[in-house]
Amino acid sequence: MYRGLKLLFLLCLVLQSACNEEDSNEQPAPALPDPVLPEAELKDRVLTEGLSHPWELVWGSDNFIWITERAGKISRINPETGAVTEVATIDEVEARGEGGLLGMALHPDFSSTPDVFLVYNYSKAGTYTEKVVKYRYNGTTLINPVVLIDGISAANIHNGSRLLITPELKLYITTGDAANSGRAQNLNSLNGKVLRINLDGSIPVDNPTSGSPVWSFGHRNAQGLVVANNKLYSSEHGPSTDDEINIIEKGRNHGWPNVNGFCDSNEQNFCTENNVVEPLKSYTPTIAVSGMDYYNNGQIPQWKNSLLVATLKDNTLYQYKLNEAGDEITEANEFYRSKYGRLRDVLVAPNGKVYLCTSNGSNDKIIEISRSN
Ligand SMILES: [Ca+2]
Ligand SMILES: [Ca+2]
Repeated sequence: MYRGLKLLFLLCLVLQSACNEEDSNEQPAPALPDPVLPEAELKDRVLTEGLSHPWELVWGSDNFIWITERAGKISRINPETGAVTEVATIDEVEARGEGGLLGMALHPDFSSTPDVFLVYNYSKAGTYTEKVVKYRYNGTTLINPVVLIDGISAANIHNGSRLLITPELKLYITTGDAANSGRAQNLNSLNGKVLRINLDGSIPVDNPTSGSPVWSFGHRNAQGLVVANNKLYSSEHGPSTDDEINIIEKGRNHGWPNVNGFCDSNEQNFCTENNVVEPLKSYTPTIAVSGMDYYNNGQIPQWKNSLLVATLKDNTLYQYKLNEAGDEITEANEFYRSKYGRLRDVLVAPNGKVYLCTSNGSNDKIIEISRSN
């Protein structure tokens, strides 16, 4: 008898609705939809001026904008007032042509590990060279430089180089071909690549080739890099044709110098034989695609799931709306054409505001974009 009751009780637990008529018609409450903000009207303002070739904009956990300038200076910018506080000037940086102090990344857990990663060009025993160096921020300036990777060829043109640290604590580095296009297909050269290393400079065990920092190859001069949708997106300068927006694929050949942009009929053999990755988008004539970031903030709803790309030659900010999978550009819109001149980088702040930096060479600016309604 007791056993029978117990069984019935258990059955009721499993089939609760069958034992309680009042509940049997009750449906779970429908989830409330996210509030939909109206399309944002945008406003832009000059936040800071008087800079010289700012190259990198990153958001710091101190809620300041950290920037590099090509001649070797690192600064923190107050995002409300635009005031500039110098952090350090790296004396050995040698700015030549397009070269100098380029990309920067901050440790993702900066409050407990205040490491600043820089990539720059310098003279190594008389040879123009690129390296990646990790510094410690002591609250005032940068100390304790540790070289993570060195001996990347540099030149007056095509030095890359954007840095990105992904959530799994890998450092990605775009390198240019440094005016020697053959390097991009040579797996023994560090140039014309996306490199991937651990934050202490060691080579991750899951890189495509054991002991090599090369993650992908066949690149000309990539200056934009961002991770989103579990994908690594890059922007790359083409020659007179075919600027590219790419999804970087592990161990794959992205074509340069044998393939520009998509695999056209005269390039098809090389593409087939080398399993070349085609870009998401290419631009002919070129517009000089540079810094890139990913927008997914409700502040500007019409920009959700978009890549934002700063362009130098085109003097324009591009917004590339992605499909849900993130593997297709479904819409392209342009902003601020010729208003501020050449644009080197774009930064999305956690609060949904967007910052641009110009690269005009004198009185360069940081521009803030936000919603006005
Ligand atoms: Ca390519
Ligand atoms: Ca082509």
